[in-house]
Amino acid sequence: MSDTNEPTVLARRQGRIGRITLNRPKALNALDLGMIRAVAAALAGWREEPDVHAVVIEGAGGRAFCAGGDIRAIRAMAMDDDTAGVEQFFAEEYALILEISRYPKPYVALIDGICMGGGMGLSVHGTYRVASEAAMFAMPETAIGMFPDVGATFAMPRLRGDWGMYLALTGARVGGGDAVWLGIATHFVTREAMAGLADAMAVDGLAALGAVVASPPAPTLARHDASAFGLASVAAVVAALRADGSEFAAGALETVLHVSPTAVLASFDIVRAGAHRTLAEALQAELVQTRVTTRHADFLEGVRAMVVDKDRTPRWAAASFSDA
Ligand code: QUE
Repeated sequence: MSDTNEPTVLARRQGRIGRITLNRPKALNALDLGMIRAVAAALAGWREEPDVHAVVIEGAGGRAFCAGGDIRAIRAMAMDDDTAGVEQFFAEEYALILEISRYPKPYVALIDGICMGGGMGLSVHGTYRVASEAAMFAMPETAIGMFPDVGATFAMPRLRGDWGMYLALTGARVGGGDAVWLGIATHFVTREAMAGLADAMAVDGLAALGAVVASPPAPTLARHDASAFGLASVAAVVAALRADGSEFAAGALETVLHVSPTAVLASFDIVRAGAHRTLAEALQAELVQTRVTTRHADFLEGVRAMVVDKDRTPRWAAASFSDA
């Protein structure tokens, strides 16, 4: 995917911070195994470095923080029955996420564009997630026959109300204002202020963040009701959305019925279970689930339809929840 010899991760000490730039802008900074290893190596190098007071991670190119994992490569490995290769990718990605969550210094993600899938994994478990008006967050995996992984099964049940399950099943995209309201982001900063924030943190540390924090836009989700997503089964969620009558519920229902039924059922169970797991336990359960999911026809078909051929018309193995 990389057309140049530029490194796909830039990691350098700058003043008081260690600064990581995901640098694969043509692929919206989607994470391949080399990038995962490069981020892990940078964090390991700064762990005991007394002059590094915080780590800042951002995406290059102005469009994305990180659009996800290298799902094309995972599909190719799955099609070749390279189960060891698939396992290695997820195992190293999840190990990095656990390391981020346990990092002994402030870890600050600057999110000024698309942040989906693996991008959520590299941000939501850190100390601070700073979002701008250009930020767009989503866990869209049910659309590709996958489930929200990268520790989302731990994070989603801990968001406001029943919104985590709504995001997990529908893959809905949310902006910076909603992200702060939900608990995905910790701070809102204008795009203009975001542009100079890493440089300012290199000089002033975390105080530079406090200096530019703004009040987030009013949440658009607050006027809607996500309580259907707190019910105890997918069947109950679907019935409640049908009975609701609001435009919001109708839209959510349409999406839930369009994405992979098998993935919705698996996502529902693993996100619910995540409420009672530690992050380490959740990641371990996710790793086990990837073995099942990446062997299922819906994963190959979903990635084909959404990422490879981009026809956006997947033909799922099970046409409905009763067949899944
Ligand atoms: C659902 C997803 C992903 C997706 C599209 C979906 C996903 C993912 C990517 C992606 C984006 C840009 C790339 C790339 C992959 O797209 O998880 O290689 O360059 O990583 O509808 O879950």
